[in-house]
Amino acid sequence: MNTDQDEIIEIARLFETVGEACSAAPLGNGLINDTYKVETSQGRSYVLQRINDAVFRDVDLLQSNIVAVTDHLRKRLSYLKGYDDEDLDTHVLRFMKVKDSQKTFCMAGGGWWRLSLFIDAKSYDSVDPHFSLLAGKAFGLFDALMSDYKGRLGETIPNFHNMEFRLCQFDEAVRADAAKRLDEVDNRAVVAEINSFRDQMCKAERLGREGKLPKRICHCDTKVNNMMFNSKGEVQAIIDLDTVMPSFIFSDYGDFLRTAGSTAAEDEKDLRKVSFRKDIFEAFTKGFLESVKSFLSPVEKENLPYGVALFPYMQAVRFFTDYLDGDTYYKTKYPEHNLVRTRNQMKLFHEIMNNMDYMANFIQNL
Ligand code: GN1
Ligand code: MG
Repeated sequence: MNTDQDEIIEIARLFETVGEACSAAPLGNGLINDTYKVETSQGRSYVLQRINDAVFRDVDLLQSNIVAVTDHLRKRLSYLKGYDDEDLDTHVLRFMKVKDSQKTFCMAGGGWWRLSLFIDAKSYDSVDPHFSLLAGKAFGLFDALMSDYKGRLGETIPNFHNMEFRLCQFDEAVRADAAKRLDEVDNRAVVAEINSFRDQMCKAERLGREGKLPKRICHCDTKVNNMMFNSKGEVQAIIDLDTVMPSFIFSDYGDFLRTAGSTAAEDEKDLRKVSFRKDIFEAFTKGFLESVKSFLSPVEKENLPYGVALFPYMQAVRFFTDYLDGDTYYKTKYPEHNLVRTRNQMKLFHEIMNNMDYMANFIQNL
């Protein structure tokens, strides 16, 4: 047992668990938080996470949002499906309290930590059309279940999916050129390419200001690997609730297709391998629309193809901004990692832009 593992176990022991934490191992491949699976002496499994507080600056708000969201989902699911508490624990994340406290997070070893019950199901980095249909239904159901939430949720990352704001950050990064990367190879061409689409891609903010596009409670991180499937191939749970907040519906529709709808991972270097999967688009759209039809407005529906293009574009802007800043936000494995991701996402963006009419027709004819 190395010291790291000892420390993780010590931290897990600060929370209420069934049995005492006795082993720990890294889990998943998120770009923001550090995640571990912890086992206890009574054979129970938990997920321990160190919250990245450079990204989530208000940990109190983050955890109170999550508790409010999971409480609401539990109530709605127990009403709709008749689940009891034990069933609910397999479908909705449950965060454990810190011993002798009402809080679900604590400071230890210089960081903020939280512990949740481990959900025994699998996540995937790519899925087939059948899973995409189920994922569409499930992410749409998430939005539908949250649509009658009466409380107020804060923005755990202010302006998270605000394209205008992301472009301001990009402009500032270009101006500062903090890591002195702007004059390398063809980085100025990347800047020009991003700039040429900025007005087109800020449509959601304009429609919002004109009162034509509402904000909904969205998950805002509907990456394909944030959905868990059980051994029967059914959707078991939606995880990673850190960014649940008011946003435009495109957040939940577009980010899934950005990941599952690409033929390659977001950091594939060979751009010839990056294209748009129409089979995934069709299946996911079918499932999603089925679940959100009770509340989706005509303007939202009409702009879904824009939502598909928006997310690779926004992600390219965010990756490139971080690259220029010197890789301070996303975890990277090598110096050009964020640049590779940028080019990859711009390639996907162009592939999607070539399919705007096809997507609009498909949605209209559903
Ligand atoms: C981050 O680390 P992960 O998978 O939760 C990011 C998302 C990006 C994604 C890109 C809080 O998600 O917005 O789409 O990386 N999360 C945050 O892969 O910034
Ligand atoms: Mg995440």
